[in-house]
Amino acid sequence: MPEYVPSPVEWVRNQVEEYESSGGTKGTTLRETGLPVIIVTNAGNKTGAIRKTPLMRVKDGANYVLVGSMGGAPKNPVWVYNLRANPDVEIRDATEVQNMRVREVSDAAERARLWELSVAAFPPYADYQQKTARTIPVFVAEPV
Ligand code: F42
Repeated sequence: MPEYVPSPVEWVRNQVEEYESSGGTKGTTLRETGLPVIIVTNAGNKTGAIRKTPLMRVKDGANYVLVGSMGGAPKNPVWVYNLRANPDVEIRDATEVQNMRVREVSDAAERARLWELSVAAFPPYADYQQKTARTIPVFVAEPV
């Protein structure tokens, strides 16, 4: 069994810990925004270690939209490369846990629709895109 390696970032690591240890009943929102968060569990593409990443909850029917914004930082978050290499993930949304498969969205019309949905769920995504020269990667997670 691969080992779980927690995030090196303290507040992120703590959110995962509180969310998971409570079975999805505590620590399920982003700080003062009160907006809902999901936990994506996947394998690292180099180490194979288990990684857990909290992301904003953007729902599109039965699917989730995963936005690699990282606060508008110049570089993509590392989890983007992990998901490109291995699209099988588990998603925890509060108390519900599902196996899902992700695909990166490249179609312009589909991306535009999902981006609008993402900004509606979490308005700061629009500012994050303004802050960075990279096109923020967008993934769709679909039930398997
Ligand atoms: N980040 C977002 O991008 N979008 C969001 O909507 C979002 C919401 C959110 C809500 C709550 C919260 O607590 C955090 C939130 N974050 C959001 C931050 C998010 O959880 C991540 O912390 C952030 O996106 C950065 O992701 P990262 O994968 O770059 O994390 C870094 C800090 C990290 O874990 N680095 C590891 C390390 O050890 O340095 C690398 C881990 C790794 O995956 N290694 C790979 C492996 O094989 O194991 C190798 C990967 C490679 O290619 O080198």
